[in-house]
Amino acid sequence: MPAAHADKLEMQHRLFAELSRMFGAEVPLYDKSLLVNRVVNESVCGLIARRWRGFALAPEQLEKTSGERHGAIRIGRPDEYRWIGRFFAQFAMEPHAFYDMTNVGAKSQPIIATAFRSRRNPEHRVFTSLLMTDWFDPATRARIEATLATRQVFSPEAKRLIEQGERDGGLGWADADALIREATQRIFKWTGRARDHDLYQELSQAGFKIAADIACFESHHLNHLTPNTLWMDAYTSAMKFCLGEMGEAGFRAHATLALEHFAAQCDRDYLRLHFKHLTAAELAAFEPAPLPADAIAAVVDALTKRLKQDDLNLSRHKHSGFKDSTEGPAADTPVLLRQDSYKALTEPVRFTNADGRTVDTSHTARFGEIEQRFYATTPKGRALYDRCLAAADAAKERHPGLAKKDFAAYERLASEAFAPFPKQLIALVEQGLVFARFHATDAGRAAAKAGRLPSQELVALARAGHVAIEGLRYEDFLPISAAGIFASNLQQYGTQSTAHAKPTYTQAQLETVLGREIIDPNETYAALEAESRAATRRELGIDAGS
Ligand code: OOG
Ligand code: NI
Repeated sequence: MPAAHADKLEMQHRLFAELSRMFGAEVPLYDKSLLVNRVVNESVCGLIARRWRGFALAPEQLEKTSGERHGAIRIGRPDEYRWIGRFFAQFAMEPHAFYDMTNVGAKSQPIIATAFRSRRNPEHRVFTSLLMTDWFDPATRARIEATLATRQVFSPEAKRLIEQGERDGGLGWADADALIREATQRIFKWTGRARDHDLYQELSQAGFKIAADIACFESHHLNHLTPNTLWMDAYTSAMKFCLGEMGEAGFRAHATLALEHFAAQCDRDYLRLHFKHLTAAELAAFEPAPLPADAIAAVVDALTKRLKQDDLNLSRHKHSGFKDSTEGPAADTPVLLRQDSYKALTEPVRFTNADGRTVDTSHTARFGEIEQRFYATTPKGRALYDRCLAAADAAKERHPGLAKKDFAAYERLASEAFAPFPKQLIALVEQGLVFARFHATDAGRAAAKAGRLPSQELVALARAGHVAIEGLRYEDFLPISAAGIFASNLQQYGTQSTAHAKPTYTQAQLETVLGREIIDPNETYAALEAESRAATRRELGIDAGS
Protein backbone atom coordinates (compact mmCIF):
# COMPACT_ATOMS: atom_id res chain seq x y z
CA MET A 1 0.00 0.00 0.00
CA PRO A 2 1.41 3.42 -0.86
CA ALA A 3 2.23 5.67 2.10
CA ALA A 4 -0.50 8.19 2.97
CA HIS A 5 -0.24 11.62 1.37
CA ALA A 6 0.93 14.50 3.50
CA ASP A 7 -1.82 16.95 4.42
CA LYS A 8 -1.46 19.89 2.02
CA LEU A 9 -2.17 22.53 4.69
CA GLU A 10 0.44 21.02 6.97
CA MET A 11 2.84 21.07 4.04
CA GLN A 12 2.00 24.74 3.59
CA HIS A 13 2.76 25.55 7.23
CA ARG A 14 6.03 23.69 7.00
CA LEU A 15 6.94 25.45 3.74
CA PHE A 16 6.41 28.89 5.30
CA ALA A 17 8.22 28.00 8.52
CA GLU A 18 11.18 26.86 6.40
CA LEU A 19 11.02 29.93 4.16
CA SER A 20 11.02 32.10 7.28
CA ARG A 21 14.07 30.23 8.56
CA MET A 22 15.78 30.63 5.19
CA PHE A 23 15.00 34.35 5.01
CA GLY A 24 16.15 34.92 8.59
CA ALA A 25 19.49 33.29 7.81
CA GLU A 26 19.81 35.41 4.66
CA VAL A 27 18.66 38.69 6.25
CA PRO A 28 19.46 39.07 9.98
CA LEU A 29 17.40 42.28 10.18
CA TYR A 30 14.32 40.23 9.22
CA ASP A 31 14.83 37.97 12.25
CA LYS A 32 15.24 41.04 14.43
CA SER A 33 12.04 42.56 13.06
CA LEU A 34 10.23 39.33 14.00
CA LEU A 35 11.55 39.76 17.53
CA VAL A 36 10.39 43.39 17.69
CA ASN A 37 7.01 42.22 16.42
CA ARG A 38 6.76 39.59 19.13
CA VAL A 39 7.75 42.02 21.86
CA VAL A 40 5.21 44.61 20.69
CA ASN A 41 2.48 41.99 20.27
CA GLU A 42 3.17 40.81 23.83
CA SER A 43 2.71 44.36 25.12
CA VAL A 44 -0.52 44.72 23.17
CA CYS A 45 -1.77 41.42 24.67
CA GLY A 46 -0.88 42.69 28.13
CA LEU A 47 -3.11 45.68 27.52
CA ILE A 48 -5.91 43.50 26.18
CA ALA A 49 -5.75 41.39 29.34
CA ARG A 50 -6.43 44.54 31.38
CA ARG A 51 -9.27 45.68 29.07
CA TRP A 52 -10.87 42.21 28.97
CA ARG A 53 -10.95 40.11 32.11
CA GLY A 54 -10.31 36.48 31.24
CA PHE A 55 -8.14 37.18 28.18
CA ALA A 56 -4.76 35.48 28.18
CA LEU A 57 -2.57 34.30 25.35
CA ALA A 58 -0.20 31.38 25.82
CA PRO A 59 3.28 31.91 24.32
CA GLU A 60 2.71 29.16 21.71
CA GLN A 61 -0.51 30.84 20.67
CA LEU A 62 1.21 34.21 20.40
CA GLU A 63 3.86 32.57 18.23
CA LYS A 64 1.14 31.13 16.00
CA THR A 65 -0.84 34.37 15.82
CA SER A 66 2.33 36.25 14.86
CA GLY A 67 3.39 33.43 12.54
CA GLU A 68 1.27 34.11 9.48
CA ARG A 69 3.24 35.26 6.50
CA HIS A 70 2.94 36.66 3.04
CA GLY A 71 5.85 36.67 0.66
CA ALA A 72 6.50 38.18 -2.74
CA ILE A 73 8.38 36.89 -5.76
CA ARG A 74 8.94 38.38 -9.20
CA ILE A 75 9.09 36.10 -12.22
CA GLY A 76 10.54 36.65 -15.67
CA ARG A 77 9.22 33.95 -17.98
CA PRO A 78 5.67 32.68 -18.60
CA ASP A 79 6.79 29.03 -18.39
CA GLU A 80 8.40 29.71 -14.98
CA TYR A 81 5.17 31.36 -13.88
CA ARG A 82 3.18 28.27 -14.80
CA TRP A 83 5.62 26.04 -12.86
CA ILE A 84 5.19 28.30 -9.83
CA GLY A 85 1.41 27.89 -10.07
CA ARG A 86 1.81 24.11 -10.19
CA PHE A 87 4.29 24.24 -7.30
CA PHE A 88 1.89 26.18 -5.05
CA ALA A 89 -1.00 23.86 -5.98
CA GLN A 90 0.92 21.09 -4.16
CA PHE A 91 0.51 23.22 -1.01
CA ALA A 92 -3.24 23.86 -1.54
CA MET A 93 -2.56 27.40 -2.72
CA GLU A 94 -4.49 28.73 -5.70
CA PRO A 95 -4.31 31.97 -7.67
CA HIS A 96 -6.58 34.66 -6.22
CA ALA A 97 -7.32 38.01 -7.89
CA PHE A 98 -5.65 39.69 -10.83
CA TYR A 99 -3.47 42.72 -10.14
CA ASP A 100 -2.55 44.92 -13.08
CA MET A 101 0.37 46.98 -11.83
CA THR A 102 0.75 48.72 -15.20
CA ASN A 103 -2.38 50.66 -14.45
CA VAL A 104 -1.99 52.30 -11.05
CA GLY A 105 -1.02 55.82 -12.03
CA ALA A 106 2.43 57.33 -11.56
CA LYS A 107 3.73 54.34 -9.60
CA SER A 108 2.95 51.83 -12.36
CA GLN A 109 5.38 48.97 -12.99
CA PRO A 110 5.61 46.57 -15.99
CA ILE A 111 4.10 43.80 -13.89
CA ILE A 112 0.90 41.77 -13.77
CA ALA A 113 0.30 39.53 -10.78
CA THR A 114 -1.86 37.17 -8.81
CA ALA A 115 -1.55 35.89 -5.24
CA PHE A 116 -1.42 32.22 -4.32
CA ARG A 117 -3.30 31.25 -1.16
CA SER A 118 -5.81 28.73 0.18
CA ARG A 119 -9.45 29.45 -0.56
CA ARG A 120 -10.76 29.41 3.00
CA ASN A 121 -9.09 30.80 6.13
CA PRO A 122 -5.72 31.30 4.48
CA GLU A 123 -2.77 31.95 6.72
CA HIS A 124 -0.08 32.37 4.10
CA ARG A 125 0.05 33.98 0.68
CA VAL A 126 2.56 34.82 -2.04
CA PHE A 127 2.17 37.88 -4.26
CA THR A 128 3.57 36.63 -7.57
CA SER A 129 4.55 39.11 -10.26
CA LEU A 130 5.25 38.46 -13.93
CA LEU A 131 7.47 40.87 -15.83
CA MET A 132 5.81 41.94 -19.09
CA THR A 133 8.65 42.17 -21.57
CA ASP A 134 6.47 43.70 -24.30
CA TRP A 135 6.39 46.87 -22.16
CA PHE A 136 9.87 47.59 -23.53
CA ASP A 137 11.23 48.63 -26.89
CA PRO A 138 12.11 45.64 -29.13
CA ALA A 139 15.89 45.81 -28.54
CA THR A 140 15.59 45.95 -24.72
CA ARG A 141 12.92 43.28 -24.77
CA ALA A 142 15.12 40.96 -26.81
CA ARG A 143 18.03 41.37 -24.38
CA ILE A 144 15.87 40.73 -21.31
CA GLU A 145 14.33 37.65 -22.89
CA ALA A 146 17.69 36.30 -24.06
CA THR A 147 19.14 36.55 -20.55
CA LEU A 148 16.06 34.99 -18.97
CA ALA A 149 15.99 32.18 -21.52
CA THR A 150 19.16 30.57 -20.23
CA ARG A 151 18.30 30.22 -16.54
CA GLN A 152 16.80 27.17 -14.88
CA VAL A 153 15.00 27.98 -11.65
CA PHE A 154 13.27 24.61 -11.28
CA SER A 155 15.58 21.62 -11.10
CA PRO A 156 14.56 18.40 -12.91
CA GLU A 157 13.95 16.90 -9.44
CA ALA A 158 11.56 19.72 -8.46
CA LYS A 159 9.63 19.27 -11.68
CA ARG A 160 9.49 15.53 -11.17
CA LEU A 161 8.11 15.94 -7.63
CA ILE A 162 5.43 18.39 -8.81
CA GLU A 163 4.39 16.08 -11.63
CA GLN A 164 4.26 13.15 -9.23
CA GLY A 165 2.08 15.15 -6.81
CA GLU A 166 -0.27 16.07 -9.65
CA ARG A 167 -0.50 12.50 -10.89
CA ASP A 168 -1.03 10.92 -7.45
CA GLY A 169 -3.12 13.72 -5.93
CA GLY A 170 -0.47 14.43 -3.30
CA LEU A 171 2.98 13.58 -1.97
CA GLY A 172 4.18 11.44 0.91
CA TRP A 173 6.10 13.33 3.60
CA ALA A 174 9.54 12.34 2.33
CA ASP A 175 8.74 13.77 -1.10
CA ALA A 176 6.95 16.77 0.40
CA ASP A 177 10.05 17.59 2.42
CA ALA A 178 12.19 17.14 -0.67
CA LEU A 179 10.01 19.67 -2.53
CA ILE A 180 10.24 22.11 0.39
CA ARG A 181 14.04 21.75 0.24
CA GLU A 182 13.94 22.59 -3.46
CA ALA A 183 12.06 25.75 -2.46
CA THR A 184 14.45 26.90 0.26
CA GLN A 185 17.67 25.75 -1.38
CA ARG A 186 17.00 26.80 -4.91
CA ILE A 187 13.70 28.25 -6.14
CA PHE A 188 13.31 31.09 -3.60
CA LYS A 189 16.87 31.32 -2.37
CA TRP A 190 18.94 34.47 -2.54
CA THR A 191 22.36 33.54 -3.91
CA GLY A 192 24.07 36.92 -4.28
CA ARG A 193 24.98 35.83 -7.79
CA ALA A 194 23.78 37.58 -10.92
CA ARG A 195 24.52 37.75 -14.62
CA ASP A 196 25.15 40.37 -17.31
CA HIS A 197 26.19 43.46 -15.44
CA ASP A 198 25.89 45.62 -18.58
CA LEU A 199 22.23 44.73 -18.95
CA TYR A 200 21.70 45.34 -15.23
CA GLN A 201 23.20 48.82 -15.44
CA GLU A 202 21.41 49.77 -18.61
CA LEU A 203 18.04 48.69 -17.24
CA SER A 204 18.65 50.42 -13.90
CA GLN A 205 19.81 53.64 -15.50
CA ALA A 206 16.86 53.66 -17.90
CA GLY A 207 14.56 53.50 -14.87
CA PHE A 208 13.71 49.81 -15.20
CA LYS A 209 15.01 48.60 -11.86
CA ILE A 210 12.25 46.07 -11.57
CA ALA A 211 13.31 44.43 -14.83
CA ALA A 212 16.94 44.41 -13.65
CA ASP A 213 15.90 42.77 -10.37
CA ILE A 214 14.14 40.01 -12.29
CA ALA A 215 16.17 39.43 -15.44
CA CYS A 216 19.71 39.30 -14.05
CA PHE A 217 19.19 36.93 -11.11
CA GLU A 218 19.18 33.17 -11.12
CA SER A 219 16.23 32.38 -8.82
CA HIS A 220 12.78 33.68 -7.85
CA HIS A 221 14.39 35.02 -4.69
CA LEU A 222 11.91 35.98 -2.02
CA ASN A 223 12.00 39.75 -1.76
CA HIS A 224 10.12 39.98 1.53
CA LEU A 225 8.22 37.82 4.00
CA THR A 226 5.64 39.73 5.97
CA PRO A 227 4.42 38.86 9.47
CA ASN A 228 1.30 40.23 11.20
CA THR A 229 1.21 42.85 13.86
CA LEU A 230 -1.61 43.24 16.38
CA TRP A 231 -1.28 47.05 16.20
CA MET A 232 0.56 48.67 13.32
CA ASP A 233 1.38 52.06 14.84
CA ALA A 234 2.90 50.48 17.95
CA TYR A 235 5.12 48.25 15.81
CA THR A 236 6.28 51.00 13.43
CA SER A 237 7.26 53.32 16.27
CA ALA A 238 9.13 50.46 17.98
CA MET A 239 11.07 49.70 14.79
CA LYS A 240 11.92 53.36 14.20
CA PHE A 241 13.16 53.56 17.79
CA CYS A 242 15.27 50.38 17.49
CA LEU A 243 16.70 51.49 14.15
CA GLY A 244 17.77 54.77 15.72
CA GLU A 245 15.40 56.92 13.66
CA MET A 246 13.43 58.09 16.67
CA GLY A 247 14.66 59.12 20.13
CA GLU A 248 13.27 57.78 23.40
CA ALA A 249 10.98 60.74 24.11
CA GLY A 250 9.59 60.58 20.58
CA PHE A 251 9.05 56.85 20.88
CA ARG A 252 7.24 57.17 24.21
CA ALA A 253 4.93 59.83 22.76
CA HIS A 254 4.17 57.80 19.60
CA ALA A 255 3.65 54.55 21.46
CA THR A 256 1.37 56.23 24.00
CA LEU A 257 -0.79 57.73 21.26
CA ALA A 258 -0.88 54.44 19.36
CA LEU A 259 -1.90 52.44 22.44
CA GLU A 260 -4.53 54.99 23.45
CA HIS A 261 -6.11 54.54 20.03
CA PHE A 262 -5.74 50.80 20.40
CA ALA A 263 -7.44 50.74 23.81
CA ALA A 264 -10.38 52.66 22.37
CA GLN A 265 -10.73 50.22 19.49
CA CYS A 266 -10.08 46.83 21.03
CA ASP A 267 -13.67 45.66 21.28
CA ARG A 268 -14.88 42.07 20.94
CA ASP A 269 -14.91 42.44 17.16
CA TYR A 270 -11.21 43.33 17.24
CA LEU A 271 -10.56 40.21 19.33
CA ARG A 272 -12.61 38.04 16.94
CA LEU A 273 -10.67 39.40 13.95
CA HIS A 274 -7.18 39.04 15.43
CA PHE A 275 -7.46 35.82 17.45
CA LYS A 276 -8.97 33.19 15.20
CA HIS A 277 -8.32 30.42 17.71
CA LEU A 278 -10.83 31.81 20.24
CA THR A 279 -14.22 30.09 20.27
CA ALA A 280 -17.42 32.14 20.38
CA ALA A 281 -18.00 30.91 23.95
CA GLU A 282 -14.51 31.98 25.05
CA LEU A 283 -15.01 35.40 23.50
CA ALA A 284 -18.41 35.84 25.10
CA ALA A 285 -16.97 34.95 28.52
CA PHE A 286 -14.49 37.88 28.55
CA GLU A 287 -15.70 40.72 30.71
CA PRO A 288 -14.93 44.31 29.79
CA ALA A 289 -13.03 46.23 32.44
CA PRO A 290 -12.15 49.91 32.63
CA LEU A 291 -8.50 50.48 31.85
CA PRO A 292 -6.65 51.75 34.95
CA ALA A 293 -5.41 55.32 34.44
CA ASP A 294 -1.75 54.33 34.50
CA ALA A 295 -2.05 51.13 32.41
CA ILE A 296 -0.81 52.56 29.11
CA ALA A 297 2.05 54.46 30.74
CA ALA A 298 3.15 51.23 32.46
CA VAL A 299 3.04 49.24 29.21
CA VAL A 300 4.96 51.95 27.33
CA ASP A 301 7.54 52.08 30.10
CA ALA A 302 8.11 48.31 30.11
CA LEU A 303 8.19 48.24 26.31
CA THR A 304 10.76 51.05 26.18
CA LYS A 305 13.01 49.20 28.61
CA ARG A 306 12.76 46.00 26.58
CA LEU A 307 13.46 47.71 23.27
CA LYS A 308 16.51 49.42 24.75
CA GLN A 309 18.17 46.11 25.52
CA ASP A 310 21.24 45.37 23.52
CA ASP A 311 19.75 42.58 21.38
CA LEU A 312 17.32 45.08 19.86
CA ASN A 313 19.80 47.80 19.11
CA LEU A 314 19.22 47.58 15.37
CA SER A 315 21.07 50.77 14.56
CA ARG A 316 24.25 48.78 14.23
CA HIS A 317 22.75 46.68 11.45
CA LYS A 318 23.29 48.19 8.04
CA HIS A 319 19.90 49.47 6.94
CA SER A 320 18.20 52.06 4.76
CA GLY A 321 15.63 53.35 7.23
CA PHE A 322 11.92 52.86 7.66
CA LYS A 323 9.24 53.90 5.16
CA ASP A 324 7.79 57.36 5.83
CA SER A 325 4.16 56.39 6.15
CA THR A 326 1.86 53.38 6.37
CA GLU A 327 -0.06 52.22 3.29
CA GLY A 328 -3.78 51.61 3.60
CA PRO A 329 -6.64 53.15 5.57
CA ALA A 330 -6.34 55.46 8.59
CA ALA A 331 -5.59 53.64 11.84
CA ASP A 332 -9.16 54.12 13.07
CA THR A 333 -10.82 52.47 10.06
CA PRO A 334 -10.79 48.66 10.24
CA VAL A 335 -11.01 47.75 6.56
CA LEU A 336 -8.70 45.88 4.16
CA LEU A 337 -5.10 46.04 5.35
CA ARG A 338 -2.40 48.40 6.59
CA GLN A 339 1.20 47.80 5.55
CA ASP A 340 4.55 49.37 6.29
CA SER A 341 8.17 48.31 5.96
CA TYR A 342 11.80 48.93 6.59
CA LYS A 343 13.30 49.86 3.26
CA ALA A 344 15.26 47.58 1.00
CA LEU A 345 18.77 46.75 2.14
CA THR A 346 21.82 47.23 -0.04
CA GLU A 347 23.37 43.80 -0.39
CA PRO A 348 26.53 42.54 -2.08
CA VAL A 349 26.15 40.84 -5.46
CA ARG A 350 28.67 39.25 -7.79
CA PHE A 351 27.86 39.49 -11.47
CA THR A 352 29.35 37.09 -13.98
CA ASN A 353 29.33 38.32 -17.55
CA ALA A 354 29.14 36.16 -20.67
CA ASP A 355 32.91 36.44 -21.14
CA GLY A 356 33.51 35.13 -17.61
CA ARG A 357 34.53 38.53 -16.21
CA THR A 358 33.07 39.13 -12.72
CA VAL A 359 31.90 42.40 -11.17
CA ASP A 360 31.44 42.78 -7.42
CA THR A 361 28.77 45.33 -6.67
CA SER A 362 25.51 45.68 -4.73
CA HIS A 363 21.77 45.41 -5.27
CA THR A 364 18.89 46.98 -3.35
CA ALA A 365 15.64 45.04 -3.49
CA ARG A 366 14.87 43.01 -0.36
CA PHE A 367 12.92 44.72 2.38
CA GLY A 368 11.04 44.05 5.61
CA GLU A 369 7.31 44.48 5.45
CA ILE A 370 4.72 44.19 8.22
CA GLU A 371 0.95 44.15 7.97
CA GLN A 372 -2.31 44.19 9.88
CA ARG A 373 -5.42 42.73 8.27
CA PHE A 374 -9.00 43.95 8.75
CA TYR A 375 -12.44 43.38 7.18
CA ALA A 376 -12.93 42.53 3.52
CA THR A 377 -14.85 45.29 1.75
CA THR A 378 -17.78 44.73 -0.61
CA PRO A 379 -17.47 46.44 -4.02
CA LYS A 380 -19.39 49.37 -2.47
CA GLY A 381 -16.95 49.48 0.46
CA ARG A 382 -14.00 49.24 -1.89
CA ALA A 383 -15.26 52.18 -3.95
CA LEU A 384 -15.60 54.21 -0.75
CA TYR A 385 -12.09 53.13 0.29
CA ASP A 386 -10.66 54.28 -3.03
CA ARG A 387 -12.36 57.68 -2.65
CA CYS A 388 -11.16 58.12 0.95
CA LEU A 389 -7.63 57.07 0.02
CA ALA A 390 -7.54 59.60 -2.81
CA ALA A 391 -8.71 62.29 -0.36
CA ALA A 392 -6.04 61.25 2.17
CA ASP A 393 -3.32 61.33 -0.50
CA ALA A 394 -4.43 64.76 -1.67
CA ALA A 395 -4.39 66.08 1.92
CA LYS A 396 -0.91 64.62 2.49
CA GLU A 397 0.35 66.24 -0.69
CA ARG A 398 -0.80 69.60 0.60
CA HIS A 399 1.31 69.02 3.74
CA PRO A 400 4.50 67.28 2.63
CA GLY A 401 6.69 65.87 5.39
CA LEU A 402 3.95 66.19 8.01
CA ALA A 403 4.32 62.56 9.16
CA LYS A 404 7.81 63.35 10.38
CA LYS A 405 7.11 66.84 11.73
CA ASP A 406 3.85 66.26 13.60
CA PHE A 407 2.60 62.68 13.63
CA ALA A 408 -0.61 63.44 15.52
CA ALA A 409 -1.59 66.11 12.97
CA TYR A 410 -0.71 63.71 10.15
CA GLU A 411 -2.94 61.04 11.68
CA ARG A 412 -5.80 63.52 11.98
CA LEU A 413 -5.52 64.25 8.24
CA ALA A 414 -5.79 60.55 7.41
CA SER A 415 -8.60 60.09 9.89
CA GLU A 416 -10.58 63.02 8.45
CA ALA A 417 -10.21 61.60 4.96
CA PHE A 418 -11.62 58.27 6.20
CA ALA A 419 -14.42 59.86 8.23
CA PRO A 420 -17.13 58.58 5.83
CA PHE A 421 -16.38 55.03 7.06
CA PRO A 422 -18.18 53.84 10.19
CA LYS A 423 -15.69 52.44 12.72
CA GLN A 424 -17.83 49.66 14.21
CA LEU A 425 -18.33 46.29 12.52
CA ILE A 426 -22.10 46.30 12.85
CA ALA A 427 -22.40 49.69 11.16
CA LEU A 428 -19.98 48.63 8.41
CA VAL A 429 -22.17 45.58 7.77
CA GLU A 430 -25.41 47.53 8.00
CA GLN A 431 -24.22 49.94 5.33
CA GLY A 432 -23.12 47.07 3.07
CA LEU A 433 -19.46 48.11 3.19
CA VAL A 434 -17.85 44.87 4.44
CA PHE A 435 -18.54 41.16 4.12
CA ALA A 436 -19.57 39.20 7.20
CA ARG A 437 -20.72 35.82 8.43
CA PHE A 438 -23.90 35.51 10.52
CA HIS A 439 -24.82 32.98 13.21
CA ALA A 440 -27.96 32.56 15.30
CA THR A 441 -27.26 32.94 19.04
CA ASP A 442 -28.88 30.87 21.83
CA ALA A 443 -31.05 33.89 22.66
CA GLY A 444 -32.07 34.10 18.99
CA ARG A 445 -32.98 30.42 18.82
CA ALA A 446 -35.02 30.70 22.04
CA ALA A 447 -36.84 33.83 20.81
CA ALA A 448 -37.55 32.16 17.46
CA LYS A 449 -38.99 29.10 19.22
CA ALA A 450 -41.23 31.28 21.34
CA GLY A 451 -42.29 33.25 18.25
CA ARG A 452 -40.89 36.45 19.74
CA LEU A 453 -38.23 37.58 17.24
CA PRO A 454 -38.38 41.40 17.21
CA SER A 455 -37.42 41.67 13.53
CA GLN A 456 -36.92 39.70 10.34
CA GLU A 457 -33.77 41.61 9.47
CA LEU A 458 -30.43 40.09 10.45
CA VAL A 459 -28.58 43.30 11.44
CA ALA A 460 -31.55 44.42 13.53
CA LEU A 461 -31.53 40.98 15.15
CA ALA A 462 -27.81 41.36 15.79
CA ARG A 463 -28.46 44.62 17.63
CA ALA A 464 -30.94 42.73 19.83
CA GLY A 465 -28.42 39.93 20.50
CA HIS A 466 -30.31 37.29 18.52
CA VAL A 467 -27.69 37.03 15.84
CA ALA A 468 -23.89 37.22 16.00
CA ILE A 469 -21.91 38.92 13.24
CA GLU A 470 -18.35 38.03 12.40
CA GLY A 471 -16.60 40.28 9.87
CA LEU A 472 -14.68 38.40 7.18
CA ARG A 473 -11.00 39.18 7.14
CA TYR A 474 -9.47 40.59 3.95
CA GLU A 475 -7.15 37.91 2.60
CA ASP A 476 -5.85 39.62 -0.52
CA PHE A 477 -3.69 42.57 -1.61
CA LEU A 478 -4.16 46.18 -2.62
CA PRO A 479 -2.60 47.31 -5.92
CA ILE A 480 -2.07 50.89 -4.74
CA SER A 481 -0.39 49.77 -1.52
CA ALA A 482 1.70 47.30 -3.52
CA ALA A 483 2.69 50.10 -5.91
CA GLY A 484 3.76 52.20 -2.93
CA ILE A 485 5.86 49.31 -1.66
CA PHE A 486 7.48 48.72 -5.06
CA ALA A 487 8.19 52.44 -5.48
CA SER A 488 9.72 52.91 -2.06
CA ASN A 489 11.95 49.86 -2.38
CA LEU A 490 13.11 50.38 -5.92
CA GLN A 491 13.72 54.04 -5.05
CA GLN A 492 11.90 54.69 -8.23
CA TYR A 493 8.48 56.11 -8.66
CA GLY A 494 7.32 54.06 -11.64
CA THR A 495 8.12 53.33 -15.24
CA GLN A 496 6.59 54.27 -18.55
CA SER A 497 6.37 51.90 -21.45
CA THR A 498 8.98 52.25 -24.19
CA ALA A 499 7.08 49.95 -26.55
CA HIS A 500 5.74 51.39 -29.79
CA ALA A 501 2.23 51.35 -28.32
CA LYS A 502 1.64 50.96 -24.58
CA PRO A 503 0.26 47.44 -24.13
CA THR A 504 -2.78 46.66 -21.99
CA TYR A 505 -3.11 43.45 -20.04
CA THR A 506 -6.00 41.26 -19.00
CA GLN A 507 -6.76 38.60 -16.43
CA ALA A 508 -7.42 36.17 -19.29
CA GLN A 509 -3.82 36.63 -20.41
CA LEU A 510 -2.44 35.62 -17.01
CA GLU A 511 -4.91 32.72 -16.90
CA THR A 512 -3.48 31.50 -20.20
CA VAL A 513 0.02 31.69 -18.71
CA LEU A 514 -1.15 29.69 -15.68
CA GLY A 515 -3.27 27.26 -17.64
CA ARG A 516 -6.15 27.72 -15.21
CA GLU A 517 -8.68 30.24 -13.97
CA ILE A 518 -7.87 32.86 -11.37
CA ILE A 519 -10.33 32.88 -8.48
CA ASP A 520 -12.26 36.10 -7.85
CA PRO A 521 -12.00 36.55 -4.05
CA ASN A 522 -15.09 38.76 -3.99
CA GLU A 523 -17.13 35.80 -5.15
CA THR A 524 -15.76 33.69 -2.28
CA TYR A 525 -16.43 36.38 0.34
CA ALA A 526 -19.93 37.00 -1.05
CA ALA A 527 -20.73 33.27 -1.14
CA LEU A 528 -19.62 32.83 2.48
CA GLU A 529 -21.86 35.70 3.53
CA ALA A 530 -24.84 34.48 1.47
CA GLU A 531 -24.56 30.91 2.81
CA SER A 532 -24.42 32.13 6.39
CA ARG A 533 -27.34 34.52 5.93
CA ALA A 534 -29.44 31.70 4.47
CA ALA A 535 -28.47 29.24 7.21
CA THR A 536 -29.21 31.79 9.94
CA ARG A 537 -32.62 32.62 8.46
CA ARG A 538 -33.44 28.91 8.18
CA GLU A 539 -32.43 28.34 11.77
CA LEU A 540 -34.57 31.23 12.98
CA GLY A 541 -37.47 30.34 10.71
CA ILE A 542 -37.34 33.61 8.77
CA ASP A 543 -38.65 33.74 5.18
CA ALA A 544 -35.90 33.78 2.60
CA GLY A 545 -37.51 36.81 0.97
CA SER A 546 -37.10 39.09 3.96
C1 OOG B 1 5.45 42.90 -4.37
C2 OOG B 1 4.80 44.00 -3.66
C3 OOG B 1 3.38 43.61 -3.31
C4 OOG B 1 2.26 43.73 -1.06
O1 OOG B 1 2.28 43.44 0.13
O2 OOG B 1 1.44 44.53 -1.54
C5 OOG B 1 3.26 43.11 -1.93
C6 OOG B 1 6.91 43.07 -4.64
O3 OOG B 1 7.57 43.97 -4.10
O4 OOG B 1 7.40 42.23 -5.41
O5 OOG B 1 3.93 42.24 -1.48
NI1 NI C 1 4.09 42.54 0.63
